[in-house]
This record gives sequence, structure tokens and C-alpha cells, in this order.
Amino acid sequence: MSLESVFSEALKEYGFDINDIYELESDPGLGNGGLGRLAACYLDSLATLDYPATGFTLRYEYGLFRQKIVDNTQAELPDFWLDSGDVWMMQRSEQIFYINMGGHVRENWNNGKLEIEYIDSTTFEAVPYDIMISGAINEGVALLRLWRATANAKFDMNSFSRGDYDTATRATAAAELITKVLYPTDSHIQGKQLRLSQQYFLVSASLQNIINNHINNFGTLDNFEKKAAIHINDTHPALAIPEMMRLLLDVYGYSWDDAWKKTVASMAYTNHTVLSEALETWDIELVKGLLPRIYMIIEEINRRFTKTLEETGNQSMLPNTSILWHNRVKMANLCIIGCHSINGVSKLHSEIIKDSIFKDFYCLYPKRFTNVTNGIAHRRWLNGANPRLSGFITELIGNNFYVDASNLSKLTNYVGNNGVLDALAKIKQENKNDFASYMQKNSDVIINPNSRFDLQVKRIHEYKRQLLNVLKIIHLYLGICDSPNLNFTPQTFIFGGKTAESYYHAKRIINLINNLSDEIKDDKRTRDKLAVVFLENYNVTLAERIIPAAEISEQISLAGKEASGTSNMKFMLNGALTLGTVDGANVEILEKVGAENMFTFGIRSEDVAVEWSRGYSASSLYSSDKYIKRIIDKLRDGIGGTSFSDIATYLTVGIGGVADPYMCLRDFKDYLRAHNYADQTYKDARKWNDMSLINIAKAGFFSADRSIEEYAKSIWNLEKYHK
Ligand code: 8GP
Repeated sequence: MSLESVFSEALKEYGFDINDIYELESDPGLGNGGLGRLAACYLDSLATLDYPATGFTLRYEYGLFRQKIVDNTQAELPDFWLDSGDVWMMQRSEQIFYINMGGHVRENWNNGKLEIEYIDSTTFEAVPYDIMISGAINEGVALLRLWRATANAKFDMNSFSRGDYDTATRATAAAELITKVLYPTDSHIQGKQLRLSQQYFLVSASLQNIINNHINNFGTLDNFEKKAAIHINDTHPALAIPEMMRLLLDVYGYSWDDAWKKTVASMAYTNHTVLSEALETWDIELVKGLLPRIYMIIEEINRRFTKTLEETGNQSMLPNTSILWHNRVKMANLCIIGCHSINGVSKLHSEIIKDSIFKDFYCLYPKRFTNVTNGIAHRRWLNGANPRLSGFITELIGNNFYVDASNLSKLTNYVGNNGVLDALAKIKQENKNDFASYMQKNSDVIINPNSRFDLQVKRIHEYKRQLLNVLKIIHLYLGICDSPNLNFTPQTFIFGGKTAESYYHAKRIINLINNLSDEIKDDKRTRDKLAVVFLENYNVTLAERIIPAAEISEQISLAGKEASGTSNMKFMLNGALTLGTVDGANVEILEKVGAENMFTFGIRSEDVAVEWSRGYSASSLYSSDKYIKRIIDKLRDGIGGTSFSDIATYLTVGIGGVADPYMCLRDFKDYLRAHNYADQTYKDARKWNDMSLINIAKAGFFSADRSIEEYAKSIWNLEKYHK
């Protein structure tokens, strides 16, 4: 509403700083990482671009845990975000829906019509809470609807009066468990009955809501697929497909064929990862027990699909494409069979899914596959998070980029302009100073604002290779110890990110980073040149502070593994230069800025499988490369007083699997080369600032507005409210 300065002034008169007020509100920890954050960015664009849209999710009482570093390792504390977060929510008790789970079903045929009777099932209430997302420049509003689960049954007064409090409260407690906590696993599945009930609860409430609105508007579902588009954000809401079928068949009386046409025509699916351990599958018995009618429908979808495969001579595709296989329900297969559109989230990723994990499906349904490269809410990540930079850009090119980020390209007119480059450098320095003071004030961490800020902030995961970054820092550290008088640009390596509490290996990496931080701090030879900082509890609030201060953005996943990445876009937009592999959306960043404005390194995705088949051997790199050997030996000997021989073994011999599964040692040498090149470039401030300017100028493509326009046109066939 452009009223921030008015409020800021008014608050000042009462002795308050608006920033202190902002600090009081907790982040809604309703997601794990990039996938959820992407959805939040998309709601901003949907509202701003005037599209009628609702995002559905669960109103988890406890969001993603609060991370605390205790004895240099991650501890998880509950995140009760609602204490300050629910001021924005409106409970809409008039729109409650009912969801059945458990028990069994009886099929009654009545005059040739099937009637489904639910026996001994439990009915839950889904209570909606709405958060309005206002558009930036118009009157558009998108809705985020969060469902809370509660018991349907009236409070059991009889049991209560008898003093049987347990029975009296059991139903409520069981229901409320459904929306109690968010599962903290990312890029990995957690197969739990409660999680399956969360998934069904979400899709059933949301679909009943969508259908109800449609009937209120049109009085029929006959035109449903022409008026509604349902997007499945990864496989967690995949049960929307059989649930839609259930509603159309059992409640609205459509024939199978008509219901199926409507379902496929209205549903679309985005895949967000190729990691096999993240592809959801459920035990058949679990699905049958919890959702008996839904399971019957899945079985029928699969029976018909399998029959078509056989009729078309494609039986050999069965193992990869069947929904039911080896006692599991494969959710991605259900999505592909039940949706008219399937997309990856960057050009490379969309190609990889066609060539590998969904290859057979691509042969069957080539037209269904498409790409929509991710985008970010540039108004939040530039105008909101970096007012200095956005103010300066406005002075140079006007403020049209606020509405249309492609206008940022006008900045290329200032390439080589010393005045502009100096001003950019000054802004970066001020943002660095601000971040250093913030850290000192809020967590007693001292950061030298005159060192180079090098960042890797994201979930901690093997494939993202925080470990590769650590190996590099150990190498630099040992180098300074060897030659303390060498001219060395002071550097601060900043890490941040959470990992699931059960992910042992990632927790060890957090431990290693923190120990390395201590050892370097305690060493007189290195402490003024090198620093490692682990930001506790990395979240959106912290991201908004640190990204504007970043100079190097580390995007170093093993090629082929990061579906897109979105922090890479946020960093670029704020003028950081990318040190990265040719992976995910880095590929498109490279395309936009050119190789001369990015520091790329590493194996290419198409060569990864080739190297494995040729017998990639990490242990021979250990024996042949004296730098690698020294670093690994140092891990064994100890960092910060603890031996990390398990990580050394993981890299060279393997722990219960192949050695160095994400090829850290394979890419180490080339990574060092790219790092050294970035280091040399940094010494030439003019060149560096020019590169930084070009990165900002080319970031417009990565606005979520562009992604949303693509979804609206090519997948949802969606029109704006006001044409
Ligand atoms: C993430 C991808 O890892 C990231 O590259 C991408 O930018 C982001 O999605 C948004 O598209 N994927 C996931 O978080 C993910 O797949 N999580 C679920 C499978 C558990």
C-alpha cells in the first residue's frame, strides 16, 4: 500500500522503530525449504498479476523446528509460531468440511448405481483459516487457506461426567494430531501413517471446497474442467486424483469415463526433485487401512492403465510406470497418469525427468511434459529486502521494474560507469555492515564486515555438497598456516540451514562446520584472514538480511541433482556472483549473464553416469592428489578437537555404500580453480562491480511473475480478474 514510511514516522513519534516491530512477528514455518518458499513467492505474483487463485495448506500448530546449535551440533526445539502468527488469520467457521478415514466400505448396488457406505470410519472436521495475500500494485488478492483438523463428534459429556476424562478427550486429541506438526524431512520421505492422514486431510478438504464453490457459481460440475485448474505441488497432494474421482463418482454420480476425463483435464503436477529417496511411495496395506475407498479407486485407475499398456504392447514399461508395484503405491506414477501436464522446475531438470526417472512415461505421453523454470518474488527479495539497492536502481532507471522485472535489463546501460559501480560497492558495504551489527546484537557473533562474504545457505544435504565447501576452506586454512605472510583477501564463509533430525550424516556436517569455525577462530595465524560462521536457525527473516550482503553465492550441488534452486536467483538479484556447478537453474543464469560473469566448475550432468560406469574411484584421488590427501588426513586427525574420521571414510572408502557418492573429490580441483579465479577477480573491484551489475540486470527473467504467466497461459488456461 506504499504506506510504510507513514507508519514508520508515526511509530517514531511514539519511540518505536518499525524494524523492532517487524522482529516481533515469527516466520510462519509452514514449509521445509525451497519447495514451500516457492509457493509463497507464487502467491505474491498471483495476487499482483490479478489471477484468481487459492493456495491450500495445513495450519500446523508447530512449524518446522527451531534450530539451536548446542555443543556445535543441531538440536531441535519446537516452533510454536502461532503465538504471534495468527493475527493475520481469519477463521471461516461457515466453510467447514468433513473428512472420513479408517473403517471399511460396503458397496451397495441400487438400480444399477453403486452406493458407498462407510462403516466404522472416523469423521474429522476441517476448519479453514484464511490469510489474504495482497497484490503489490492493484486490488488483487490471493488467498492462502490453512486447514485445522478437529474432531467431529460433540464433546463426550457422559464420559466426562463419569470422570472418564481420557475417553472424553480422546477423539479431539486424535483429530488435532493431524495438524499438530510439520514433518521436517526434505528431499527424503518419511513414511508414517500420520503423514498419510495429513495428505488426505489436505486434499479432501481442499477439493470439497473447490467443488462446493464451483457448484455455488455454476450449479453443475459439467463445466468443471473448463473453469478450474488444480495444481499438485510435488506428490504430497497426489491423493487429489483419486479423491477427485471419489467425489465425482460417489457424490455427484458421474460415470467412470466422464469423471476420469474431468480429473485429468483439471489436474497438473510439478516435480521438484529427482532424488530417488524423495520419491514418495506408500505401503499398500497402510493406504488400504486408512483410506479404503481411495485405495479401491487407485486400484481401478491402475487396472485400466495396465490394460492399456498391454493392449498397446508396452508391457515392458510396467515396472516403471505401474502405480502399484511390489506392495507399494507409487505417488509420482499416480500423478503422471492422472494429470494432463507434468513439469520440472528448470530447463535442465525438465530434460532430466524425461530422460531418466520418467523416461517410459515420456514415451507414452510426450505432450504432457513441459518446463516452467522457477522464479522468485522480486518485490520481496529486492525492493523489500534491499531498500538501498532498489532505491538506487529506481534513481537510475525509474521504478517500472517493480511491476515488470524485465526492466532491470536497462541497467546494462551503466556497465563501465564508474560512478554507478562505486555506488553499488558502497551499498554492498553498507549492507555488510548492517548484517555484521545485526549478528553482533542478536547472537554475539562477530563478523568482519571488511572481509569478503561468501555464502551457502540452504537445507543441509549431501547432494548440495556443503562438504565440498568445507574441504575448500580446510585447504585455504592449511595454506595460510603454511605461509602466514602470504597476501590473502580476508574471507568469511557463512553457512546456514537445517536438516531433518534423523539425517545423521548431514548433522555431522553441521558439527564439522562449527568445529572448523572454532579452530580457525582460535588460531592466531588465521583468525584475521579467514572465518567460518554457521547461522543458527536459518529462515526467511535471516535470508532477507544476509542475501543483500552477499558477495559470493555458492551453488555447488552435484550436476543433475538440484532441480532448480531459488536462492541462486535471490543472490544474483542482489548483486552476488555465483560460484556454481552447471546444475538446475544455474544453467539458465549462465545463459543470461554469460560465462564471463559467473564462476562455473565441475562435472556436467550428462557425464556423471559415464564416470560412475567407468568406475569413479575417490580413493585413488586420495592417493594421487597431495592436497586432497592432506585435507582428508586433517579430518581424521581432528578439527576443533574432534576427529571426523567417519567423514574421511565416507569420502574415500564409503560407509555402507559407494565412496564419495556426490563426487566431492571429483570436483574438488576444478572448484579450487574457480574459487581462485573468483579471488583474483575480486581484487579488481571495478571488474567485480561490473559483473555484479550485469547479474542484477539479467535477473529479471527469474521473477516469479514470469513463471506465473507461463503457468497461467500454458498449463492452467487462466484469465485475469480484470482483463
Ligand atoms: C526443491 C528442489 O530441491 C529445489 O532445487 C527447487 O528449487 C525447489 O524444490 C523448488 O522447486 N525440492 C524439494 O524441496 C523437494 O522436492 N521436496 C520434496 C520431495 C520432498
